[in-house]
Amino acid sequence: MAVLLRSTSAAASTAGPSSALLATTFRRSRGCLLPRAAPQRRLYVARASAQPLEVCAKESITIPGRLGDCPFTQRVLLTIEEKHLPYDLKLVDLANKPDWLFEINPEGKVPIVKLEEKWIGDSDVITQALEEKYPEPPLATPPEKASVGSKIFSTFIGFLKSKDPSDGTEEALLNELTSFDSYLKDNGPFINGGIISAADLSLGPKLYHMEITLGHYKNWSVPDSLSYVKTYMKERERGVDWRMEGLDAKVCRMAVICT
Ligand SMILES: N[C@@H](CCC(=O)N[C@@H](CS)C(=O)NCC(=O)O)C(=O)O
Repeated sequence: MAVLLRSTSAAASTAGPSSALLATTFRRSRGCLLPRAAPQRRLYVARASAQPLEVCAKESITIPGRLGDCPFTQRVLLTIEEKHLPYDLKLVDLANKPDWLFEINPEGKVPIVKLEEKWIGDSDVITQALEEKYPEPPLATPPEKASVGSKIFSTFIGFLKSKDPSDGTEEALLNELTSFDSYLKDNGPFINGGIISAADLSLGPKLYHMEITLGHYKNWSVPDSLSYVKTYMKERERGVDWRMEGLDAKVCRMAVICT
């Protein structure tokens, strides 16, 4: 079972990154991964001796001091978790961005991770850099599968923003989800078959974000007929229930609570 050790600093949420970036320290000692996920997976011991990575993440807008719903941050945290790296989490209130945020990322966005004394922004860049610096366990998705499901998020945003029910944005999203459902049926349960890879860690949080946001704003949910997509989404949930105390559990639960 995953173990969560947590040390907090009350001042850290307002202090600058150099003095008290360490709002919360998470270290996990690794048990197993997802229950049905991957016969090929090996067990890895947490890199307890590694220096914790510093990670800036979105703070919940509804529950101060808790992780917010940001699929990009979730992707980065899930990647760090899968690589068994300890990390210190700094929650950033994006409604009141501190000055230091712009110093370390002029775009003023999260996630941001400090790697080799350099702050890196953007989940694509961060996860790539993590893969290069910490190649074990490998998470790269084979190139021919890397774009599977990659249009779902943009079509979801199109539908979310749409005010005209007949403008085709819902259909576009359904088309993408249907195509992903067929892919999973033939190739699943994950994008790279039996192994969770980077593409899942990117897509999984986005699907949760989509389901919750569209449920809230449009009373819409993924149709039951897309059973492989439904199961794929629950796969992460099963991991949550199973791990109980792992941070990825918290990440996924936050997606439910904070939208
Ligand atoms: N392309 C970026 C997107 C990051 C992003 O949009 N983060 C949001 C939070 S979910 C943010 O920081 N928003 C603040 C803002 O746009 O001002 C990535 O992949 O990391």
